[in-house]
Amino acid sequence: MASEDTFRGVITKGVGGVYTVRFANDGGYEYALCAARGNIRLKGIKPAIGDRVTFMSSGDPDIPYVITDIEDRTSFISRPPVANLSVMLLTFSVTDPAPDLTLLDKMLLLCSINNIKPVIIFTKSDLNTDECERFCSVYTKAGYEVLVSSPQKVLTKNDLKDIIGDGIAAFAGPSGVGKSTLCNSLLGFDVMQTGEVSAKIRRGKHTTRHVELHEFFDGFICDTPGFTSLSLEDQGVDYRDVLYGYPEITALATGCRFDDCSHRKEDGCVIRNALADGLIDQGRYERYAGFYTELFDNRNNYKHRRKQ
Ligand SMILES: Nc1nc2c(ncn2[C@@H]2O[C@H](COP(=O)(O)OP(=O)(O)OP(=O)(O)O)[C@@H](O)[C@H]2O)c(=O)[nH]1
Ligand SMILES: [Mg+2]
Ligand SMILES: [Zn+2]
Repeated sequence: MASEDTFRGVITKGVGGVYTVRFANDGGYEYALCAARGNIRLKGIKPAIGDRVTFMSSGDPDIPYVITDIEDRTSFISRPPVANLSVMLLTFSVTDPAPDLTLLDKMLLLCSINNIKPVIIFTKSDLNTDECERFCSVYTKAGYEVLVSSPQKVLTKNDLKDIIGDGIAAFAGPSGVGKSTLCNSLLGFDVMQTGEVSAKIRRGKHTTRHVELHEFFDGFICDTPGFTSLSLEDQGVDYRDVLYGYPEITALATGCRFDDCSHRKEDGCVIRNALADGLIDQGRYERYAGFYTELFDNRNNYKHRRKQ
């Protein structure tokens, strides 16, 4: 190939400043090792997994290509650190560890703000089927897509084929919930090792530490390290956007007689009435009100709003 030729591809892996980029060639796919050109970093963007990039020959035999441009991202959130995510597989176990629904609701809100499709996967349903049904019911009623997985009925590739399509999907959730177990079983090989959960810290023995995209039908899936905390304020969420994480409240809120109602204390608010009538889940409502109050109290610090 002539040295001026440029190519386009997707970053699937990045280790120590060396990026693996998948590109189409001769009706199939190939992988190229790339460095990043200094001016990309000067623009303030560090290449990330999932980035669609332009690259060309570098003349360096060790790292034969160099990334010269990064396409605008459709989404980027730091947890997990994957660009252009189209689907987030929000994985929570029904027990061991018990699901942190505050974290789940925060992730659902961030997905909505960043136009990422959320799919909730409740794992370890074998350990408590009643609890599993209860969680599924809350989130199905709220309007979300919910899947269930257990060793007896593990999710199959076909369960996720249409959901992911030609997009990029990432498993995300706390440590020890079974993300690597699921990802490995979908791919048919061990991408990351899985381990017994230590009783003390509830973490896989071989906790996932790095992220890599793996081909999955026409798209990609990736495993990611577990995390426990997430700050909506640090993610730049505005209090007026909290409703984006609560479609079931939004649907009823159009009937509220106050245009700027926060649905927390106002008398005659339809949401408060719906709550009293049991039409909205109490826990979901409390988390909505909690996030709203916290972000409202810190409202001078917010950075951006959802793109309309
Ligand atoms: N009973 C039961 N155990 C499961 C299930 N899924 C995973 N496990 C077990 O849970 C433990 C943790 O699984 P991992 O796949 O390592 O969890 P992880 O989410 O990747 O954890 P991190 O990499 O630390 O974020 C392992 O011992 C798995 O065998 C399930 O559906 N039922
Ligand atoms: Mg893991
Ligand atoms: Zn209201």
